[in-house]
Amino acid sequence: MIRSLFRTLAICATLLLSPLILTAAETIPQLELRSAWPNLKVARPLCLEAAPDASGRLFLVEQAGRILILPRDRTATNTVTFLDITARKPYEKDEEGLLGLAFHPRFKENGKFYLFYSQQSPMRSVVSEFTVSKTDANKADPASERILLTIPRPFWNHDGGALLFGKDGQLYISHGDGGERDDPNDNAQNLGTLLGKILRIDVDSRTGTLPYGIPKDNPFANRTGARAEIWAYGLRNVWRMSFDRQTGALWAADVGQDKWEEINVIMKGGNYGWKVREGFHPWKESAHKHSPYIDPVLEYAHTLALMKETAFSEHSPGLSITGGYVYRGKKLPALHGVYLYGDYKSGTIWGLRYDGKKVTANSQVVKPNPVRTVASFAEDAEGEVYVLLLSGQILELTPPAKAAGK
Ligand SMILES: [Ca+2]
Repeated sequence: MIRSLFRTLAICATLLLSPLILTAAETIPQLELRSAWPNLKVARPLCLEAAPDASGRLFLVEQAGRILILPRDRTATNTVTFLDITARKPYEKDEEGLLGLAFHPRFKENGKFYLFYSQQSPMRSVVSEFTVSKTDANKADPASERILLTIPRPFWNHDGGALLFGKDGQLYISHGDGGERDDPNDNAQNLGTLLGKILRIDVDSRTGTLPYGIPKDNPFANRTGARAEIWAYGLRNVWRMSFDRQTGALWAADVGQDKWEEINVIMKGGNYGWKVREGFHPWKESAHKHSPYIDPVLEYAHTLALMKETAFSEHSPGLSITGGYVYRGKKLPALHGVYLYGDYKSGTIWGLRYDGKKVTANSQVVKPNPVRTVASFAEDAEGEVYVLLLSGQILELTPPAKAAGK
């Protein structure tokens, strides 16, 4: 009896103290979403990038092949078309399209930027350099294209398509495993192909006859039989990766096949397991033996029932992960250092804190909503984060209306 009373008191004390023990650094705030440009009409937005030229311009990528400069006036209705490659039909279906945009770190001086887009006949992914028009800073010169990489795609899905410059000035590229199910060509574990990889190239130099340079410190630069462009491998279909602008950590969300969606922090030369592993679990045999495999930072269950919207519940985790950003903005101090991620199908947005070894907090930031098609996240020059819905909305995170009204 007394023991049970003590236990009850101990539990009460723990519950009372827990808000004090849980410091502000460990909590993750609950937020809401609101339209950032309520009067704009855009179609299937996939990226929003700030030009690194102090111009304050934000460039929106539409899957079909347009890049739009968004108006400074948040109530405006008009955009400026920076580039339009829709005539090349990068978007035939589903996961194809104009998928990535990255500005050269010295864009202000050289006007160079990079695109990742899909092409047909033969099916391939293209990474190209373009330059801004010499006469109009708000127009790209479509004739300036310099193709850097052409990656043949065996199937229509798993294109990947993230393009990012690191603080090291190198261009990082994600490409999916080539598609279908169970990586039938065993690409992700095969160091001889660029499929199922994160690549790293130097756009400012040339190696041999290549239209780009191989950074000397790439992990497989000198390995016979391996592609020298590879930075990390064993990835199924990284759908969005980002650098933490404060720490330089490279975060990549890898979309699961049947059971597990996962988040990885990418290390040089790392093998992230696919198709031998999915999340923390064994998956299929591979002809290639390159263990050890690096486990993800976090996984969540892939809920096949969500294929039908009627099966949705507030507790359904999701069906397809969309990687976001570590929040380093100023407007939401409680979110500082939180890695934001979402699910395309459940519309949930979560945040996690990671100390470099383990996840110290992970919770919902925005409640699920199955009509919210979280296609991508974005970050502006100030580090404020946006959520792009495939349905054509650009959203921003705000404190809950009740709290904001206090
Ligand atoms: Ca993995």
